[in-house]
Amino acid sequence: MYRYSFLAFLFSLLLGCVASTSPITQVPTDNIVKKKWNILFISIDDLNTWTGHLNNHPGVQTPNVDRLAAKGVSFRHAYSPVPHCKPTRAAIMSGLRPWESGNYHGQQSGWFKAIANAESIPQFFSRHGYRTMGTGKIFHNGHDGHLTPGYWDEFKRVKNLPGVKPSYIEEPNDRLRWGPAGNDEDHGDFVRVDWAIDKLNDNYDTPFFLGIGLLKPHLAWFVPEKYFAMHPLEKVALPKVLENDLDDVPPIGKKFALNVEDRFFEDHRKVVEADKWKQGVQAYLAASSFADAQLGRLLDALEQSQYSENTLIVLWGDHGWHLGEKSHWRKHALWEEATNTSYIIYSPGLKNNGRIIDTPVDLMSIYPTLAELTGLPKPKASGVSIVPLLENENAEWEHPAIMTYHRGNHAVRMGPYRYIRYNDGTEELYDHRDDPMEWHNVANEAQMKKIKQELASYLPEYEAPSVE
Ligand SMILES: [Ca+2]
Ligand SMILES: [Ca+2]
Repeated sequence: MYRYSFLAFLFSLLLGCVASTSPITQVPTDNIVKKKWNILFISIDDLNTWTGHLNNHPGVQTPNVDRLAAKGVSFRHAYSPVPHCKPTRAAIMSGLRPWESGNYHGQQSGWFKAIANAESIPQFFSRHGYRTMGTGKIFHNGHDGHLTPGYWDEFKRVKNLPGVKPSYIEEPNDRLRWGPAGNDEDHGDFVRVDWAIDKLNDNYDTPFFLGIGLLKPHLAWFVPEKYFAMHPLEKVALPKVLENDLDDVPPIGKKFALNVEDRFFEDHRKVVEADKWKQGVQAYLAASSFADAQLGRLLDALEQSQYSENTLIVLWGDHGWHLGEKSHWRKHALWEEATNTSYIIYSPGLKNNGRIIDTPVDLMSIYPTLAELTGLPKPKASGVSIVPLLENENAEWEHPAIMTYHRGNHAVRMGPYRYIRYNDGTEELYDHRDDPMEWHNVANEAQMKKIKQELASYLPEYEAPSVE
């Protein structure tokens, strides 16, 4: 790398074209090859960072996510732009931040209209000569956008649980449901992967963009018994929690945690009262292992196909998941557990694979990164390409990860910090160097003022009205 840059420097001297006004900010490297790779685009609904290789929770079994991480580059601190399915997917796929589109939470029926004028990821690759094929939850379940001309050349719709009933159902709170159900092949994700495997066994005269959106581990956690058996109850560990953790959280944060005025009201109290906390964790682990097994079938098929050497793979979860931390379940909050998600990139043009990168990034980076790795022009998208980090994980990085939930509430993750500012001006600040679970809000400590100001400077001045 250094030799290359030194030679490049000498060469530029010989040509007499050293521009004194533009210092070299990026060292060119030969670590990466950019060309029109095929793209396997895998989204896993509600997968947090409880994966084997990240080692965030004991007993997790995700051998195929780990195998992809060993082949590619995994981001330990990757964040969703919004901690809810629809708005986070709207942002990731359109390149528009919530404050640009007005998509701030999951109850906005006009969400798709709000991004319809942006060129989405599949439209971009279609315009650049790719064949676009998709199945499952990529934008959002069954949305017409899937079939709008210019998005997908082919889109396969599959029912989620075709004709199989769980052998029992546990439901400590509204839609917080789980139980063993059927065999792998009875499940929508299995059928979706089958379809994708067929696509990998076909011939194409252009590069392809193949999108697969797996629906597990989203609720309901109905997956075959064998995945529950992989996580015997006596071995299931509960997440680490601090009693009265919410005491130093401002009212809006507490409201998010307790789902006040919502049918999910006080999930955690109800789970604990029903004595189902361990069972709930077991079911989430089971649903994650099920999704992982389907991912494994897909990776096997790619490896055995004619496209094994020239296909880029990106895997992303759409947000994180609380399982009792801060007395909270599900997403719908601005803390680490609700926003931190899986993000792995493998590119055939990238060397030094198997790395885990610690720098915080957000998933708005997917769009510009895919464009750069395939040698295409920069898309009109708000995110920043993380190719410099893929090339060199120690690269200087001045781009924070930003998360938004309901208009006016944001979190910034940069360096060791998470800064949260709610729409009434109340704040939280956590330092992950000594507080990885975000137990101790230090926003009110005088010496933190400058850090808060710096982190707040990344927040938007204008926020689009919320679409309804
Ligand atoms: Ca989701
Ligand atoms: Ca606390």
